Amino acid sequence: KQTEDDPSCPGPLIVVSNRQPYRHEYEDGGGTNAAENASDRSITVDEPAGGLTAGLDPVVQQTDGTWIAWGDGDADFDVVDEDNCVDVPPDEEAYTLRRIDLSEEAVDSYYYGFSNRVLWPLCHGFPDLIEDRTNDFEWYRTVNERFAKAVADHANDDTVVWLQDYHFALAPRMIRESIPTGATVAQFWHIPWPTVSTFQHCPVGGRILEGLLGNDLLGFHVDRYVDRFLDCVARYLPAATVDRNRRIVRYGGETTRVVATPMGVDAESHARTARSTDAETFANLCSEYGIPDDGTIGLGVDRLDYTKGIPERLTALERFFERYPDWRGDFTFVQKATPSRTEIPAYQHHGELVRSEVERINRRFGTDDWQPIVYTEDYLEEAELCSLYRHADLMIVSPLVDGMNLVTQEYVAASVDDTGDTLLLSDRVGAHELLGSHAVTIDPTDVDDFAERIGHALAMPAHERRHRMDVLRDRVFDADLDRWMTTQFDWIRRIHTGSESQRTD
Ligand code: GDG
Repeated sequence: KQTEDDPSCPGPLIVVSNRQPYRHEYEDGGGTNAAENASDRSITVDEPAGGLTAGLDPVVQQTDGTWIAWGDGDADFDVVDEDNCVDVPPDEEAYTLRRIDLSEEAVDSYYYGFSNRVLWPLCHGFPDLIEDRTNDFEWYRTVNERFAKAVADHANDDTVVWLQDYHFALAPRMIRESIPTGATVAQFWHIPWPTVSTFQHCPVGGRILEGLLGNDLLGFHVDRYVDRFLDCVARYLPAATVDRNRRIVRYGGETTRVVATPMGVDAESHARTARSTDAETFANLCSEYGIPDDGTIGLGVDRLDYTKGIPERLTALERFFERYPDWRGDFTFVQKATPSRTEIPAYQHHGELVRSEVERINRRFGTDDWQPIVYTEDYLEEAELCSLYRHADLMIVSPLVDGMNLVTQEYVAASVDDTGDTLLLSDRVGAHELLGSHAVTIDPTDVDDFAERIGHALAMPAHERRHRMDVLRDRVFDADLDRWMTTQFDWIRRIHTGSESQRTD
């Protein structure tokens, strides 16, 4: 085992996530019949998409570890062995990717069902959107069991298991009970944790808490979520001992340390990509989407999700154009919305609402040569996204609630020109704790005030905008993805080596 100062993982790492880090795709061999095609076809591998996956990839490589994820159809490929394992990255054989093959029914219930129609609305404080679909929890439990079993197949006494997110609330206790005691189980919960009064709407709240308390370490983005989690444990698991000062819970023979470690982005990489984009990339985007290349540009980048506050943002923009008619024709707002979970009716309705609001506002204020809102659901390449970030004068991040919101940090990192770009930031996102003091804070539901703040931000003197952006950049570069992982592994190492006492007072 490694020493206290070593920033890397203290043992072979097993990462568990819903999405896999690499996808394999067949390219047709070009033969004239199926048999020829099958023998000629080549396999291409998608690189990690960025963010967490790209950050964790080298760590798993260093420890010659294992990554366990839903195969999303790829488990059929003949690159995998009989255990559904494949070595990745393709040319280096650095670690094992173990794919869990799930039936359509399992995905419908575990992923689109319990994860995204119960836990997601619950944790984001939308109890009215929690759906009651029989079998969903049963499938969630079964899938958690399958992942836990796969972990047990690969774990030894020195293993560190690191689970990602809300798809695996039950797995930690199952894993804890089936792997050697020397191994360490940790989890990072990427979305908010709800208040005690919201959590009562969870039909299986006690089971969720018991599952999570199988972890040795449980991480959230910010203190608020940690405190709420401890409140829920104290309220709904009376048999648990909660040490609030040290943030340690003892329950069912396990001790769990609960920590706030805010996630960051690879700021260097976003800045580099933004710098490397040329004027042509931006000019192409402008002509493709009808963005004026000489006016002031506002930007929103979100998954098309009801938590992101896009309708409220559109209403605030409408009020802004009402009250500040001089900006009509000069200020254009670009909304990049990524369709997501479109199988779920609440997401379909939300998408329809957003699209119809955009059309309405554009009909109201648009002219022959200017539209107030440029809207696209196209996927943008990393370079295109960074080019948009770089050229946007004003970024609006206005979720009703959001665990962290990485787009905020990406925008700041990619604002490389020192032109004094401005960030409008909702006070209900994790990123507000880090950046709120130098952003323009908004309450996303107070649309009148929100509209005023857009006007205020656009009128802010250049020196003030520059100063604010300088501070924001320092913070984003300081609290980047590397820092997040180092802090996580620091905690994991302290627990793994036994140097951190897990005793409750
Ligand atoms: C969850 C939590 C927490 C989006 N469109 C394109 C594209 N993106 C990328 C962004 C960014 C990511 O998607 C979105 O990340 P967020 O953090 O903003 O939001 P969620 O997807 O809801 O993430 C959130 C996060 O987990 C991490 O813990 O911060 O609170 O909800 O990276 O850049 N990327 C590209 N093209 C697009 O069109 N290339």
